[in-house]
Amino acid sequence: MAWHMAAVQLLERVQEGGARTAILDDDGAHTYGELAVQSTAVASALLRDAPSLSGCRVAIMAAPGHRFVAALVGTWLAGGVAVPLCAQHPAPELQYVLRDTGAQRALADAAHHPRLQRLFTEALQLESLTQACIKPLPAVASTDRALILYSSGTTSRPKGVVSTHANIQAMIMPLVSSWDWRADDRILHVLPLHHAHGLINALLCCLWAGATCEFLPRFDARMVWERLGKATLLMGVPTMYHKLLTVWRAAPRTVQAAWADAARKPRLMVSGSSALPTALFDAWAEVTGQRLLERYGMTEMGMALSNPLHGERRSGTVGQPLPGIAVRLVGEDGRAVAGEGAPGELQVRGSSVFMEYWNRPAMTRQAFKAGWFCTGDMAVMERGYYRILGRISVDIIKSGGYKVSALEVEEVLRQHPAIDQCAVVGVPDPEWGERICAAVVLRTGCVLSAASLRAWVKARMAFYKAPTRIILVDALPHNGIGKVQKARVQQLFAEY
Ligand code: MLC
Ligand code: AMP
Repeated sequence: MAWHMAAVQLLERVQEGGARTAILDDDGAHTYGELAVQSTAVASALLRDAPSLSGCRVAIMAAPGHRFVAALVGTWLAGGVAVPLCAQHPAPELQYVLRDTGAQRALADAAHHPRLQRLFTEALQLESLTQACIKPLPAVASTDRALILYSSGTTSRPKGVVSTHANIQAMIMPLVSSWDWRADDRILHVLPLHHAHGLINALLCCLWAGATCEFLPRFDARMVWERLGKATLLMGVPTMYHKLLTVWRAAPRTVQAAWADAARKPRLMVSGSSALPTALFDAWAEVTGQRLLERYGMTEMGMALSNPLHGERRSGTVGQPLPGIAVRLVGEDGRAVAGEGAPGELQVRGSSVFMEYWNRPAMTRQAFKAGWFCTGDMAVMERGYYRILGRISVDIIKSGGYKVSALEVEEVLRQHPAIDQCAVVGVPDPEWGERICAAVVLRTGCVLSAASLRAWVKARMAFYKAPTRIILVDALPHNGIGKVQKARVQQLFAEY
Protein backbone atom coordinates (compact mmCIF):
# COMPACT_ATOMS: atom_id res chain seq x y z
CA MET A 1 0.00 0.00 0.00
CA ALA A 2 1.26 3.48 -0.79
CA TRP A 3 1.49 5.63 2.31
CA HIS A 4 1.69 9.36 1.93
CA MET A 5 1.81 10.87 5.31
CA ALA A 6 4.22 12.07 7.89
CA ALA A 7 2.97 9.68 10.56
CA VAL A 8 3.53 6.63 8.45
CA GLN A 9 6.93 7.81 7.35
CA LEU A 10 7.52 8.36 11.01
CA LEU A 11 6.40 4.81 11.73
CA GLU A 12 8.64 3.51 8.98
CA ARG A 13 11.51 5.23 10.70
CA VAL A 14 10.29 3.82 14.00
CA GLN A 15 10.33 0.31 12.48
CA GLU A 16 13.70 0.85 10.80
CA GLY A 17 15.06 1.94 14.17
CA GLY A 18 14.53 -1.61 15.48
CA ALA A 19 16.58 -2.23 18.55
CA ARG A 20 17.84 1.34 18.94
CA THR A 21 16.57 3.28 21.93
CA ALA A 22 13.82 5.72 21.00
CA ILE A 23 12.56 6.85 24.39
CA LEU A 24 13.98 7.03 27.88
CA ASP A 25 11.36 7.77 30.53
CA ASP A 26 10.35 6.88 34.09
CA ASP A 27 9.64 3.32 32.90
CA GLY A 28 13.11 2.80 31.45
CA ALA A 29 14.32 2.45 27.85
CA HIS A 30 12.00 1.75 24.90
CA THR A 31 13.27 0.75 21.48
CA TYR A 32 11.93 1.91 18.14
CA GLY A 33 10.72 -1.66 17.58
CA GLU A 34 8.68 -1.56 20.79
CA LEU A 35 7.22 1.81 19.87
CA ALA A 36 6.13 0.42 16.51
CA VAL A 37 4.31 -2.49 18.17
CA GLN A 38 2.66 -0.22 20.75
CA SER A 39 1.54 2.33 18.15
CA THR A 40 -0.03 -0.34 16.00
CA ALA A 41 -1.82 -1.78 19.02
CA VAL A 42 -3.20 1.67 19.87
CA ALA A 43 -4.38 2.13 16.27
CA SER A 44 -6.13 -1.26 16.30
CA ALA A 45 -7.90 -0.52 19.57
CA LEU A 46 -9.04 2.89 18.32
CA LEU A 47 -10.40 1.43 15.09
CA ARG A 48 -12.60 -1.14 16.82
CA ASP A 49 -14.46 -2.46 13.77
CA ALA A 50 -14.18 0.63 11.59
CA PRO A 51 -11.85 0.60 8.57
CA SER A 52 -10.62 4.10 9.46
CA LEU A 53 -11.16 6.81 12.08
CA SER A 54 -11.71 9.13 9.10
CA GLY A 55 -10.65 12.27 10.92
CA CYS A 56 -12.20 11.49 14.35
CA ARG A 57 -10.57 13.64 17.01
CA VAL A 58 -8.68 11.62 19.62
CA ALA A 59 -7.89 13.35 22.93
CA ILE A 60 -4.65 12.20 24.53
CA MET A 61 -3.66 12.65 28.16
CA ALA A 62 -0.45 10.91 29.13
CA ALA A 63 2.78 11.67 30.94
CA PRO A 64 5.72 12.57 28.71
CA GLY A 65 7.05 9.17 27.68
CA HIS A 66 6.62 6.16 25.42
CA ARG A 67 2.86 5.85 26.07
CA PHE A 68 2.23 9.37 24.87
CA VAL A 69 4.23 8.68 21.70
CA ALA A 70 2.40 5.41 21.02
CA ALA A 71 -0.93 7.23 21.50
CA LEU A 72 0.07 9.95 19.05
CA VAL A 73 1.45 7.71 16.32
CA GLY A 74 -1.34 5.16 16.88
CA THR A 75 -3.96 7.87 16.38
CA TRP A 76 -2.34 8.85 13.08
CA LEU A 77 -2.05 5.27 11.89
CA ALA A 78 -5.78 4.79 12.48
CA GLY A 79 -6.65 7.92 10.48
CA GLY A 80 -7.45 10.06 13.53
CA VAL A 81 -6.66 13.64 14.49
CA ALA A 82 -4.56 13.89 17.64
CA VAL A 83 -5.55 16.39 20.34
CA PRO A 84 -2.87 16.38 23.05
CA LEU A 85 -4.27 17.61 26.37
CA CYS A 86 -2.38 19.26 29.20
CA ALA A 87 -2.83 17.18 32.36
CA GLN A 88 -2.16 20.24 34.53
CA HIS A 89 -5.12 22.15 33.15
CA PRO A 90 -8.20 22.46 35.36
CA ALA A 91 -11.42 20.70 34.34
CA PRO A 92 -13.12 23.71 32.68
CA GLU A 93 -10.14 24.23 30.37
CA LEU A 94 -10.05 20.53 29.42
CA GLN A 95 -13.83 20.42 28.92
CA TYR A 96 -13.54 23.37 26.59
CA VAL A 97 -11.00 21.55 24.39
CA LEU A 98 -12.98 18.29 24.44
CA ARG A 99 -16.18 20.10 23.49
CA ASP A 100 -14.59 22.40 20.94
CA THR A 101 -12.87 19.57 19.06
CA GLY A 102 -15.87 17.28 19.42
CA ALA A 103 -13.46 14.53 20.45
CA GLN A 104 -14.90 11.10 19.77
CA ARG A 105 -12.17 8.96 21.32
CA ALA A 106 -9.88 9.47 24.28
CA LEU A 107 -6.64 7.82 25.35
CA ALA A 108 -4.96 8.08 28.74
CA ASP A 109 -2.20 6.36 30.67
CA ALA A 110 -3.09 4.73 33.98
CA ALA A 111 -2.07 7.80 36.00
CA HIS A 112 -4.42 10.08 34.07
CA HIS A 113 -7.16 7.64 33.15
CA PRO A 114 -9.49 8.32 36.13
CA ARG A 115 -9.29 12.08 35.44
CA LEU A 116 -10.00 11.77 31.71
CA GLN A 117 -12.71 9.20 32.36
CA ARG A 118 -14.53 11.77 34.55
CA LEU A 119 -14.46 14.28 31.69
CA PHE A 120 -15.06 11.88 28.85
CA THR A 121 -16.80 8.57 29.23
CA GLU A 122 -15.00 5.60 27.76
CA ALA A 123 -11.41 6.75 27.68
CA LEU A 124 -9.15 3.87 26.63
CA GLN A 125 -6.31 3.07 29.01
CA LEU A 126 -3.03 2.84 27.12
CA GLU A 127 -1.48 0.18 29.37
CA SER A 128 -4.28 -2.24 28.49
CA LEU A 129 -3.88 -1.91 24.72
CA THR A 130 -0.67 -3.84 24.19
CA GLN A 131 -2.48 -7.14 23.61
CA ALA A 132 -5.14 -5.75 21.26
CA CYS A 133 -5.67 -7.85 18.15
CA ILE A 134 -3.97 -6.13 15.22
CA LYS A 135 -6.30 -4.72 12.54
CA PRO A 136 -5.51 -3.68 8.96
CA LEU A 137 -4.61 0.00 8.95
CA PRO A 138 -6.22 2.54 6.65
CA ALA A 139 -4.43 4.60 4.01
CA VAL A 140 -4.13 8.20 5.12
CA ALA A 141 -3.47 11.09 2.75
CA SER A 142 -0.90 13.81 3.36
CA THR A 143 -3.70 16.39 3.06
CA ASP A 144 -5.70 14.78 5.88
CA ARG A 145 -5.95 16.58 9.22
CA ALA A 146 -3.49 15.19 11.76
CA LEU A 147 -3.23 17.48 14.78
CA ILE A 148 -5.11 20.14 16.72
CA LEU A 149 -3.14 22.30 19.14
CA TYR A 150 -4.83 25.10 21.08
CA SER A 151 -3.50 28.61 20.90
CA SER A 152 -4.82 31.85 22.38
CA GLY A 153 -6.06 34.68 20.19
CA THR A 154 -7.02 38.26 20.90
CA THR A 155 -10.73 38.02 20.43
CA SER A 156 -12.01 34.80 21.90
CA ARG A 157 -11.28 31.59 23.75
CA PRO A 158 -8.28 29.61 22.49
CA LYS A 159 -8.68 28.27 18.98
CA GLY A 160 -7.73 24.88 17.62
CA VAL A 161 -4.91 25.12 15.09
CA VAL A 162 -5.33 22.27 12.59
CA SER A 163 -2.24 20.89 10.85
CA THR A 164 -2.29 18.21 8.19
CA HIS A 165 0.23 15.39 7.89
CA ALA A 166 1.92 17.34 5.09
CA ASN A 167 2.13 20.45 7.31
CA ILE A 168 3.76 18.44 10.09
CA GLN A 169 6.25 16.89 7.72
CA ALA A 170 7.07 20.36 6.38
CA MET A 171 7.64 21.56 9.96
CA ILE A 172 9.96 18.67 10.78
CA MET A 173 12.17 18.45 7.70
CA PRO A 174 13.79 21.92 7.65
CA LEU A 175 14.66 21.57 11.32
CA VAL A 176 16.17 18.12 10.87
CA SER A 177 18.36 19.38 8.04
CA SER A 178 19.19 22.85 9.41
CA TRP A 179 20.07 21.67 12.89
CA ASP A 180 21.67 18.47 11.57
CA TRP A 181 19.63 15.98 13.60
CA ARG A 182 21.31 12.55 13.52
CA ALA A 183 20.50 9.07 14.78
CA ASP A 184 23.21 9.33 17.44
CA ASP A 185 21.60 12.45 18.94
CA ARG A 186 19.98 12.41 22.33
CA ILE A 187 17.68 15.21 23.41
CA LEU A 188 16.84 16.02 27.00
CA HIS A 189 13.12 16.72 26.66
CA VAL A 190 11.65 19.12 29.23
CA LEU A 191 8.88 20.88 27.30
CA PRO A 192 5.11 20.38 27.41
CA LEU A 193 3.74 18.12 24.68
CA HIS A 194 0.55 20.08 23.99
CA HIS A 195 2.51 22.81 22.18
CA ALA A 196 4.56 22.96 18.99
CA HIS A 197 7.92 23.54 20.67
CA GLY A 198 7.88 20.32 22.70
CA LEU A 199 5.87 18.25 20.25
CA ILE A 200 7.32 19.11 16.85
CA ASN A 201 10.79 20.57 17.43
CA ALA A 202 11.88 18.36 20.30
CA LEU A 203 9.93 15.08 19.97
CA LEU A 204 8.99 14.56 16.32
CA CYS A 205 12.30 15.82 14.90
CA CYS A 206 14.04 13.40 17.24
CA LEU A 207 11.95 10.43 16.11
CA TRP A 208 12.28 11.45 12.48
CA ALA A 209 16.07 11.30 12.87
CA GLY A 210 15.94 7.94 14.65
CA ALA A 211 17.55 9.57 17.69
CA THR A 212 16.89 9.11 21.43
CA CYS A 213 14.48 11.25 23.44
CA GLU A 214 15.02 11.32 27.19
CA PHE A 215 11.91 12.69 28.88
CA LEU A 216 11.95 14.29 32.28
CA PRO A 217 8.50 14.04 33.90
CA ARG A 218 8.47 17.86 34.03
CA PHE A 219 10.91 20.73 33.89
CA ASP A 220 13.02 20.67 37.03
CA ALA A 221 16.14 22.85 36.91
CA ARG A 222 18.22 20.65 39.23
CA MET A 223 17.30 17.51 37.30
CA VAL A 224 18.19 19.20 34.01
CA TRP A 225 21.68 20.09 35.28
CA GLU A 226 22.16 16.51 36.53
CA ARG A 227 21.16 14.97 33.18
CA LEU A 228 22.66 17.49 30.77
CA GLY A 229 26.05 15.80 30.34
CA LYS A 230 24.43 12.81 28.61
CA ALA A 231 22.46 14.85 26.07
CA THR A 232 23.55 16.18 22.68
CA LEU A 233 20.61 18.62 22.45
CA LEU A 234 18.52 20.77 24.77
CA MET A 235 15.57 22.94 23.78
CA GLY A 236 13.78 25.36 26.06
CA VAL A 237 11.94 28.61 26.50
CA PRO A 238 13.98 31.56 27.88
CA THR A 239 12.32 31.15 31.31
CA MET A 240 13.88 27.69 31.57
CA TYR A 241 17.40 29.00 30.90
CA HIS A 242 16.74 31.75 33.46
CA LYS A 243 15.62 29.20 36.05
CA LEU A 244 18.64 26.99 35.29
CA LEU A 245 21.00 29.90 35.95
CA THR A 246 19.20 30.81 39.20
CA VAL A 247 19.64 27.27 40.51
CA TRP A 248 23.27 27.16 39.31
CA ARG A 249 24.12 30.42 41.09
CA ALA A 250 22.68 29.06 44.35
CA ALA A 251 24.66 25.80 44.15
CA PRO A 252 27.95 25.14 46.02
CA ARG A 253 31.14 25.83 44.02
CA THR A 254 31.98 22.14 43.42
CA VAL A 255 28.47 21.46 42.09
CA GLN A 256 28.63 24.58 39.90
CA ALA A 257 31.87 23.34 38.36
CA ALA A 258 30.47 19.86 37.68
CA TRP A 259 27.25 21.23 36.16
CA ALA A 260 29.06 23.80 34.00
CA ASP A 261 31.35 21.04 32.78
CA ALA A 262 28.38 18.80 31.87
CA ALA A 263 26.69 21.69 30.06
CA ARG A 264 29.64 22.01 27.67
CA LYS A 265 28.95 18.55 26.26
CA PRO A 266 25.70 18.96 24.23
CA ARG A 267 26.33 19.98 20.63
CA LEU A 268 23.30 22.32 20.45
CA MET A 269 21.07 24.28 22.79
CA VAL A 270 18.05 26.06 21.34
CA SER A 271 15.88 28.83 22.77
CA GLY A 272 12.51 29.96 21.47
CA SER A 273 8.80 30.62 22.01
CA SER A 274 9.54 34.07 23.36
CA ALA A 275 12.30 36.64 23.14
CA LEU A 276 15.65 35.62 24.59
CA PRO A 277 17.08 38.67 26.38
CA THR A 278 20.68 39.46 25.41
CA ALA A 279 21.71 39.45 29.08
CA LEU A 280 20.43 35.88 29.39
CA PHE A 281 22.21 34.82 26.17
CA ASP A 282 25.47 36.26 27.57
CA ALA A 283 25.07 34.82 31.07
CA TRP A 284 24.34 31.37 29.68
CA ALA A 285 27.39 31.54 27.42
CA GLU A 286 29.58 32.62 30.32
CA VAL A 287 28.53 29.71 32.54
CA THR A 288 28.25 26.93 29.95
CA GLY A 289 30.30 28.07 26.97
CA GLN A 290 27.16 27.51 24.85
CA ARG A 291 25.86 30.16 22.46
CA LEU A 292 22.12 29.54 22.46
CA LEU A 293 20.58 29.18 19.01
CA GLU A 294 17.47 31.38 18.98
CA ARG A 295 14.71 30.67 16.50
CA TYR A 296 11.21 32.02 15.93
CA GLY A 297 8.02 30.10 15.30
CA MET A 298 4.33 29.78 15.90
CA THR A 299 1.82 26.97 16.39
CA GLU A 300 0.27 27.91 13.03
CA MET A 301 3.43 27.20 11.04
CA GLY A 302 6.10 25.57 13.18
CA MET A 303 9.44 27.32 12.90
CA ALA A 304 9.98 30.07 10.34
CA LEU A 305 13.25 31.82 11.22
CA SER A 306 16.39 30.49 12.80
CA ASN A 307 19.91 31.48 13.66
CA PRO A 308 22.35 29.11 12.00
CA LEU A 309 23.82 25.91 13.40
CA HIS A 310 27.14 26.86 11.83
CA GLY A 311 27.89 30.55 11.45
CA GLU A 312 27.01 33.59 13.48
CA ARG A 313 24.33 33.16 16.15
CA ARG A 314 23.49 36.77 16.76
CA SER A 315 21.99 37.53 20.14
CA GLY A 316 18.73 39.53 20.02
CA THR A 317 17.86 38.20 16.55
CA VAL A 318 16.05 35.16 15.18
CA GLY A 319 18.21 34.70 12.09
CA GLN A 320 16.93 33.94 8.64
CA PRO A 321 14.12 31.94 7.01
CA LEU A 322 14.37 28.16 7.27
CA PRO A 323 14.42 26.18 3.99
CA GLY A 324 11.01 26.15 2.29
CA ILE A 325 9.71 29.16 4.26
CA ALA A 326 9.07 32.52 2.60
CA VAL A 327 8.69 35.58 4.82
CA ARG A 328 7.97 39.23 4.18
CA LEU A 329 7.44 42.35 6.26
CA VAL A 330 4.35 44.41 5.58
CA GLY A 331 4.02 48.04 6.61
CA GLU A 332 0.92 49.82 7.91
CA ASP A 333 -0.01 50.79 4.33
CA GLY A 334 -0.37 47.09 3.49
CA ARG A 335 2.69 47.09 1.23
CA ALA A 336 5.72 44.87 1.66
CA VAL A 337 8.59 46.91 3.09
CA ALA A 338 11.83 46.77 1.16
CA GLY A 339 15.32 46.61 2.50
CA GLU A 340 16.80 46.78 5.95
CA GLY A 341 15.74 48.76 8.99
CA ALA A 342 12.06 49.26 8.12
CA PRO A 343 9.70 47.50 10.52
CA GLY A 344 6.62 45.61 9.39
CA GLU A 345 4.30 42.76 10.24
CA LEU A 346 5.94 39.40 9.65
CA GLN A 347 3.97 37.34 7.18
CA VAL A 348 4.79 33.77 6.24
CA ARG A 349 4.16 31.37 3.39
CA GLY A 350 5.12 27.73 3.00
CA SER A 351 3.83 24.18 3.14
CA SER A 352 4.18 24.09 6.93
CA VAL A 353 1.50 26.79 7.34
CA PHE A 354 -1.59 25.33 9.01
CA MET A 355 -4.79 24.31 7.28
CA GLU A 356 -7.44 26.09 9.37
CA TYR A 357 -8.70 27.08 12.78
CA TRP A 358 -10.99 24.29 13.80
CA ASN A 359 -14.62 25.21 13.10
CA ARG A 360 -13.72 28.88 12.66
CA PRO A 361 -13.71 29.60 8.92
CA ALA A 362 -14.02 33.37 9.37
CA MET A 363 -10.99 33.49 11.66
CA THR A 364 -9.04 31.34 9.21
CA ARG A 365 -9.85 33.76 6.40
CA GLN A 366 -8.86 36.77 8.50
CA ALA A 367 -5.50 35.20 9.32
CA PHE A 368 -4.37 35.31 5.68
CA LYS A 369 -3.70 38.18 3.27
CA ALA A 370 -3.21 37.19 -0.37
CA GLY A 371 -2.04 33.74 0.68
CA TRP A 372 0.36 35.02 3.35
CA PHE A 373 -0.22 34.03 6.98
CA CYS A 374 -0.23 37.14 9.18
CA THR A 375 1.67 36.35 12.36
CA GLY A 376 0.69 39.47 14.34
CA ASP A 377 4.38 39.95 15.17
CA MET A 378 6.36 43.03 14.17
CA ALA A 379 9.90 42.48 12.94
CA VAL A 380 12.75 44.28 11.27
CA MET A 381 15.68 43.09 9.16
CA GLU A 382 19.11 44.20 10.32
CA ARG A 383 22.37 43.17 8.67
CA GLY A 384 20.66 40.19 7.06
CA TYR A 385 19.01 38.84 10.23
CA TYR A 386 15.43 39.33 11.44
CA ARG A 387 14.76 40.83 14.84
CA ILE A 388 11.33 40.45 16.47
CA LEU A 389 10.05 43.76 17.82
CA GLY A 390 6.94 42.48 19.60
CA ARG A 391 3.27 41.71 19.10
CA ILE A 392 0.95 44.06 17.24
CA SER A 393 -1.79 43.41 19.78
CA VAL A 394 -1.19 44.57 23.33
CA ASP A 395 -3.68 41.90 24.43
CA ILE A 396 -1.46 38.95 23.52
CA ILE A 397 0.92 38.14 26.36
CA LYS A 398 3.80 35.64 26.32
CA SER A 399 4.58 34.38 29.80
CA GLY A 400 7.00 31.51 30.40
CA GLY A 401 6.69 30.76 26.66
CA TYR A 402 2.91 30.34 26.93
CA LYS A 403 0.67 32.58 24.87
CA VAL A 404 -2.13 34.14 26.89
CA SER A 405 -4.98 36.37 25.79
CA ALA A 406 -5.49 39.28 28.19
CA LEU A 407 -9.13 39.51 27.06
CA GLU A 408 -9.78 35.87 27.94
CA VAL A 409 -8.40 36.37 31.45
CA GLU A 410 -10.49 39.55 31.82
CA GLU A 411 -13.59 37.65 30.75
CA VAL A 412 -13.06 35.09 33.49
CA LEU A 413 -12.24 37.74 36.11
CA ARG A 414 -15.47 39.56 35.30
CA GLN A 415 -17.41 36.43 36.22
CA HIS A 416 -16.25 36.85 39.82
CA PRO A 417 -19.18 38.27 41.82
CA ALA A 418 -17.00 40.81 43.65
CA ILE A 419 -15.41 42.29 40.53
CA ASP A 420 -16.89 45.32 38.84
CA GLN A 421 -14.18 46.07 36.25
CA CYS A 422 -10.75 44.76 35.40
CA ALA A 423 -7.85 45.15 32.98
CA VAL A 424 -5.19 42.52 32.36
CA VAL A 425 -1.78 43.41 30.97
CA GLY A 426 1.61 41.81 30.43
CA VAL A 427 4.38 43.50 32.38
CA PRO A 428 8.01 42.88 31.32
CA ASP A 429 9.80 40.48 33.64
CA PRO A 430 13.35 39.08 33.47
CA GLU A 431 12.27 35.56 34.41
CA TRP A 432 8.90 35.09 32.75
CA GLY A 433 9.32 37.41 29.76
CA GLU A 434 6.06 39.00 30.79
CA ARG A 435 4.04 38.62 33.95
CA ILE A 436 0.27 38.56 33.82
CA CYS A 437 -0.97 41.43 35.93
CA ALA A 438 -4.53 42.46 36.69
CA ALA A 439 -5.90 45.79 37.90
CA VAL A 440 -9.27 45.21 39.50
CA VAL A 441 -12.10 47.47 40.64
CA LEU A 442 -14.31 45.80 43.25
CA ARG A 443 -18.04 46.25 43.57
CA THR A 444 -19.03 48.65 46.35
CA GLY A 445 -18.82 46.96 49.75
CA CYS A 446 -16.96 43.87 48.48
CA VAL A 447 -13.69 42.63 49.97
CA LEU A 448 -11.34 40.29 48.16
CA SER A 449 -7.73 39.23 48.65
CA ALA A 450 -5.34 38.87 45.70
CA ALA A 451 -4.45 35.31 46.81
CA SER A 452 -8.07 34.15 46.89
CA LEU A 453 -8.75 35.71 43.50
CA ARG A 454 -5.68 34.00 42.02
CA ALA A 455 -6.82 30.63 43.41
CA TRP A 456 -10.29 31.26 41.96
CA VAL A 457 -8.81 31.88 38.49
CA LYS A 458 -6.50 28.84 38.73
CA ALA A 459 -9.52 26.60 39.32
CA ARG A 460 -10.95 27.78 36.00
CA MET A 461 -7.99 28.44 33.72
CA ALA A 462 -4.55 27.01 32.99
CA PHE A 463 -2.25 28.02 35.89
CA TYR A 464 -0.12 30.28 33.69
CA LYS A 465 -3.18 32.45 32.95
CA ALA A 466 -3.71 33.30 36.61
CA PRO A 467 -2.45 36.84 37.24
CA THR A 468 0.63 36.80 39.47
CA ARG A 469 0.18 40.45 40.45
CA ILE A 470 -3.23 41.83 41.25
CA ILE A 471 -3.83 45.39 42.38
CA LEU A 472 -7.08 46.85 43.61
CA VAL A 473 -7.80 50.28 42.18
CA ASP A 474 -10.64 52.75 42.61
CA ALA A 475 -11.13 53.14 38.87
CA LEU A 476 -9.49 52.00 35.65
CA PRO A 477 -8.07 54.55 33.24
CA HIS A 478 -10.96 54.98 30.73
CA ASN A 479 -12.38 51.57 31.65
CA GLY A 480 -9.15 49.87 30.65
CA ILE A 481 -10.10 49.21 27.04
CA GLY A 482 -7.78 49.88 24.08
CA LYS A 483 -4.06 50.22 23.49
CA VAL A 484 -3.50 53.60 25.11
CA GLN A 485 -5.52 52.67 28.18
CA LYS A 486 -3.68 49.34 28.46
CA ALA A 487 -0.38 51.25 28.38
CA ARG A 488 -1.65 53.32 31.30
CA VAL A 489 -2.51 50.17 33.23
CA GLN A 490 1.00 48.85 32.53
CA GLN A 491 2.29 52.14 33.91
CA LEU A 492 0.26 51.58 37.10
CA PHE A 493 2.17 48.34 37.67
CA ALA A 494 5.52 49.96 36.91
CA GLU A 495 4.77 52.61 39.55
CA TYR A 496 3.30 50.20 42.07
C1 MLC B 1 4.08 29.21 36.29
N1 MLC B 1 4.10 30.13 37.26
C2 MLC B 1 4.14 31.33 36.73
C3 MLC B 1 4.11 31.13 35.35
N2 MLC B 1 4.07 29.82 35.09
N3 MLC B 1 4.20 32.54 37.29
C4 MLC B 1 4.24 33.60 36.48
N4 MLC B 1 4.19 33.50 35.15
C5 MLC B 1 4.13 32.28 34.55
N5 MLC B 1 4.09 32.19 33.25
C6 MLC B 1 4.07 29.91 38.67
C7 MLC B 1 3.13 28.81 39.04
O1 MLC B 1 1.79 29.27 39.09
C8 MLC B 1 3.66 28.44 40.38
O2 MLC B 1 3.28 29.41 41.33
C9 MLC B 1 5.16 28.57 40.18
O3 MLC B 1 5.35 29.49 39.11
C10 MLC B 1 5.80 27.28 39.82
O4 MLC B 1 5.00 26.68 38.80
P1 MLC B 1 5.57 25.57 37.91
O5 MLC B 1 4.60 25.07 36.96
O6 MLC B 1 6.25 24.57 38.80
O7 MLC B 1 6.62 26.41 37.16
P2 MLC B 1 7.62 25.79 36.29
O8 MLC B 1 7.48 24.35 36.12
O9 MLC B 1 8.93 26.26 36.76
O10 MLC B 1 7.13 26.41 34.89
C11 MLC B 1 7.93 27.20 34.17
C12 MLC B 1 8.10 26.59 32.80
C13 MLC B 1 6.73 26.49 32.12
C14 MLC B 1 9.02 27.51 32.04
C15 MLC B 1 8.72 25.21 32.88
O11 MLC B 1 6.19 27.78 32.11
C16 MLC B 1 6.79 25.88 30.75
O12 MLC B 1 6.87 24.66 30.60
N6 MLC B 1 6.79 26.71 29.69
C17 MLC B 1 6.89 26.24 28.30
C18 MLC B 1 5.76 26.75 27.48
C19 MLC B 1 5.85 26.25 26.03
O13 MLC B 1 6.20 25.13 25.75
N7 MLC B 1 5.54 27.13 25.09
C20 MLC B 1 5.67 26.81 23.68
C21 MLC B 1 4.42 27.27 22.92
S1 MLC B 1 4.63 26.88 21.20
P3 MLC B 1 2.39 29.04 42.60
O14 MLC B 1 2.25 30.33 43.33
O15 MLC B 1 1.12 28.54 42.05
O16 MLC B 1 3.20 27.99 43.31
C22 MLC B 1 5.30 28.29 20.60
C23 MLC B 1 5.84 28.26 19.21
C24 MLC B 1 7.31 28.40 19.34
O17 MLC B 1 5.43 29.24 21.29
O18 MLC B 1 7.89 29.31 18.76
O19 MLC B 1 7.88 27.58 20.06
P1 AMP C 1 2.27 30.31 20.00
O1 AMP C 1 1.07 31.01 19.46
O2 AMP C 1 2.12 29.83 21.41
O3 AMP C 1 2.75 29.29 19.07
O4 AMP C 1 3.39 31.42 20.08
C1 AMP C 1 3.90 32.01 18.93
C2 AMP C 1 4.42 33.35 19.29
O5 AMP C 1 5.56 33.24 20.14
C3 AMP C 1 4.93 34.13 18.12
O6 AMP C 1 3.88 34.73 17.40
C4 AMP C 1 5.85 35.15 18.79
O7 AMP C 1 5.10 36.21 19.31
C5 AMP C 1 6.42 34.35 19.94
N1 AMP C 1 7.78 33.85 19.67
C6 AMP C 1 8.18 32.63 19.30
N2 AMP C 1 9.53 32.59 19.20
C7 AMP C 1 9.98 33.82 19.50
C8 AMP C 1 11.26 34.43 19.58
N3 AMP C 1 12.38 33.74 19.36
N4 AMP C 1 11.34 35.73 19.91
C9 AMP C 1 10.23 36.45 20.16
N5 AMP C 1 8.99 35.93 20.12
C10 AMP C 1 8.86 34.63 19.80
